[in-house]
Amino acid sequence: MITIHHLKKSRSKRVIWLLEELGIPYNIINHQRDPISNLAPKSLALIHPLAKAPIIVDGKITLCESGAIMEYILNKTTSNQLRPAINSAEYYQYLEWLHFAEGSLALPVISTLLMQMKKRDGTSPLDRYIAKEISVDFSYIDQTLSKQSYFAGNTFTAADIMMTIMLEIANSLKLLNDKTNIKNYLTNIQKRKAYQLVVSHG
Ligand SMILES: N[C@@H](CCC(=O)N[C@@H](CS)C(=O)NCC(=O)O)C(=O)O
Repeated sequence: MITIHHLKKSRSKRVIWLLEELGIPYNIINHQRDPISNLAPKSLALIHPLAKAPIIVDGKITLCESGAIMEYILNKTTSNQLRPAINSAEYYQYLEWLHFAEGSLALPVISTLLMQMKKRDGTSPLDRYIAKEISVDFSYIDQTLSKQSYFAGNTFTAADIMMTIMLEIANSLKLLNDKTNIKNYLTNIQKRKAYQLVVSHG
């Protein structure tokens, strides 16, 4: 059975909602935000290194990132419930909005929310959030790339194409200075013929 690691007032409500719509049984484990920083507690870091809600555990699979979790759950169903048939016009609308929510809309909305929150301990919530995200996210990425050549194992996939530009920007901002595995990954991936062609387009 799927276990959802849930934080109140968080994106984990997406997962509970989806499972309810589909009538799939689940367990919930509640975690409490840190009362000062409002960030996730250490108990979530014990489940997944990204330490954010939602996280699901289903047998050997532990997954963080709500969009990926939605797709994982839908892949368990046999019908096209809550996901248009692949290749229909609606499917591409579905795909665009599914990624848009976190890929584009979350950054301005959450940044505005954090900018409106009061400073605590002299640090702005936005600064605290960014520092924590940079530390946790790049440690997780570096750790992943210490164990495998690419994001989805030892085969190059579209996930690598999605990740590379953000890693290149991070590198130019000197956020990767102690992240040897990410830097080696970039050097390696930039040797690809198709990548070289892209660079020639500017
Ligand atoms: N893009 C991620 C964002 C996850 C995320 O930031 N979750 C928030 C709750 S809505 C969280 O755990 N915040 C606490 C923290 O970052 O420490 C997703 O869609 O799952």
